[in-house]
Amino acid sequence: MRAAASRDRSIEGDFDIDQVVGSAKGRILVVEDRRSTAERLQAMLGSAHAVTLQANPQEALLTAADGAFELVVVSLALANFDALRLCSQLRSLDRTRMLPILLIVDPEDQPRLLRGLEIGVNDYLTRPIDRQELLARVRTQIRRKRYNDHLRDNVQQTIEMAVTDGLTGLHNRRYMSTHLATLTEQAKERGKPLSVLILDIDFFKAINDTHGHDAGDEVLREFADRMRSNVRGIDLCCRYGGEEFVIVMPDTDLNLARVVAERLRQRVAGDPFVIAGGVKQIDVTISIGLGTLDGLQDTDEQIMKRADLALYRAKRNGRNCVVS
Ligand code: GH3
Ligand code: MG
Ligand code: MG
Ligand code: MG
Repeated sequence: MRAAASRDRSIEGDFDIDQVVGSAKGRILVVEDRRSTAERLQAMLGSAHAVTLQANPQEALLTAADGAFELVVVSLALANFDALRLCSQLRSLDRTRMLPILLIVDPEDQPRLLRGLEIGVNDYLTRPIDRQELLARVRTQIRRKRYNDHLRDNVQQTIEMAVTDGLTGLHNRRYMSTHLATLTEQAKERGKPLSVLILDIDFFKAINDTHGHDAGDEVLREFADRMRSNVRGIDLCCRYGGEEFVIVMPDTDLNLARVVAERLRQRVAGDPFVIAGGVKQIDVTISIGLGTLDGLQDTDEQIMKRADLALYRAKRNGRNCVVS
């Protein structure tokens, strides 16, 4: 016995599903338009779960889409509505697609049960309902949903981390490169302009050397904030590497890009960066190179190359300036 138990643990490793799914009451929506039946279901589930009753299936759909439910229990024998229609609506709405459905069926309703299973109902229970069986099936569905949600959140988080710069929260270089390629193609197809800014902090090495690496990090974060708050929602801000940043601006020609770049340059040079909880003030300037989409033969790489050359000239011109 002991050997088996320890083997189980080693298979599971440190992973504890009970910790993931927790012990909170399940949030259950029961759809049943016969009042006494609904109340009996509620009584069976009630002490272990938080149950909401809904007699009107159309209302149920809205309630399910709004609420943070973890399971919908649907009576297949609704008196005034096709319960299977409700199930397929639940399956087709984005907000309820991942919501498990438990069908309650009468023994003679086998053909409709099969259709329900085809639609994507997760489990079912045949009348007369055994309370223990109901609780067991409900518990399994809720645990599975919580576990799936947990996995989905983890995947989502991993994806976000893969496209985000950890220090500034801006998009990273990989994300920017992928999207610049797409945005360039879209701009060409639609005959719209597109501009790119490459921004580089001037003498950043000296900021690190004078104030320390942590202060340098704070400057990078503060700069990212100023960048974000000076562009539109559709503009793509990213940290390209070290103290170099890129803004991709769809629907933006060179003249407008110059205005944005110049405004940002002034917002950096005009106000010292206050860091270390207000203890230090650091004067920061940036140089900006601009590139813009130039005809149907142009590519994202060529736009970036021109912006990079312009940045190089901005540095040679004495820094703290915009060059296109
Ligand atoms: P220039 O005006 O020509 O751009 O000079 P610069 O000093 O800004 O450029 P250089 O490329 O010589 O130095 C960039 C410095 O940025 C060197 C590197 O240590 C520092 N750096 C890169 N990434 C980070 C970071 O994440 N945090 C901090 N604090 N420093 C960084
Ligand atoms: Mg440099
Ligand atoms: Mg620099
Ligand atoms: Mg640099």
